[in-house]
Amino acid sequence: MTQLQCAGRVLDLSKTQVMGILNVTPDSFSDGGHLYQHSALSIDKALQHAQQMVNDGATIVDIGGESTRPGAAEVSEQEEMDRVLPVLERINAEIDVVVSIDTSSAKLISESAKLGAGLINDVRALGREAALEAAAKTDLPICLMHMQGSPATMQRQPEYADVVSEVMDFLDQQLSRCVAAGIAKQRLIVDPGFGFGKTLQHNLQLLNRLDKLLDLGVPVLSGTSRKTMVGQVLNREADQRLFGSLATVALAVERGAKIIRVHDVLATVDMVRMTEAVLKEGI
Ligand code: 7PM
Repeated sequence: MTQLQCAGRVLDLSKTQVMGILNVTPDSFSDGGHLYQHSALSIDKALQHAQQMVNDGATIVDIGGESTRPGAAEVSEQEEMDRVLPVLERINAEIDVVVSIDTSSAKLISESAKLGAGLINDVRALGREAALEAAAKTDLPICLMHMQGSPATMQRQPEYADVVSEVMDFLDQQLSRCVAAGIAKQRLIVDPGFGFGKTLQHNLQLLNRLDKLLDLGVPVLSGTSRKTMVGQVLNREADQRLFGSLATVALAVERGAKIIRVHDVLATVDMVRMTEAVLKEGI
């Protein structure tokens, strides 16, 4: 039975856990200004959103301060810290939940750990300068995600000979690199990175064969919520992709994913519970 130790809180991965997405990028809930400053109001709004997701059954809240949208500009490390850290502090003080920090920045990894973050979620798999060392110095679980290329260019022309084995090989190498740096394998989680340098067919194949990733010997996280792959199949805009997203959740759970990263927590928690009941033939 796998348990993740997340800074004093425990995640029981014998059951699927739902991670709620909390964006603190300006395009997500501010005026889109350049030098982002939180107002007391924007922190309150983030806190309320986190509380709602926890009430709906999320056991992890993932705070992201850098837009990794395809083609997005990079934000400065300081700006990302200014967006994320005040929200982390408030949530940790007021809500009993594991706070995950979606970052690739060594500085933010270290500062978040000091302020009580419970998990580090890095779409660059600790590939940035000093991120590996910073993560190793914390005792937090780390999610390593696969991406081909960088957010600015990744959707230009994704190519693989065999997407499943290439994603597997990459994640396996990153696991070894982390273990060599002193991060216990029991702290590591992997994620195929749906939509990060992948065509629709790559994404569908990765989901259908997600169970292959279990061979890596660590828990698998799946993030398909409202993504383009759902939009492409159903011809729906981002705000109309819930039902399609839920289908991907049922399949990810059936294939053995243990953490599901989503925007729509309430609907997803029902979907996960029902899927698990069928798989276990009981409740
Ligand atoms: C705009 C486009 C904003 C895309 C945000 C996104 C994942 C992640 C993201 C994922 C893990 C989104 C993405 N996706 N972290 N961060 N796995 N571990 O759709 O799939 O949320 S950002």
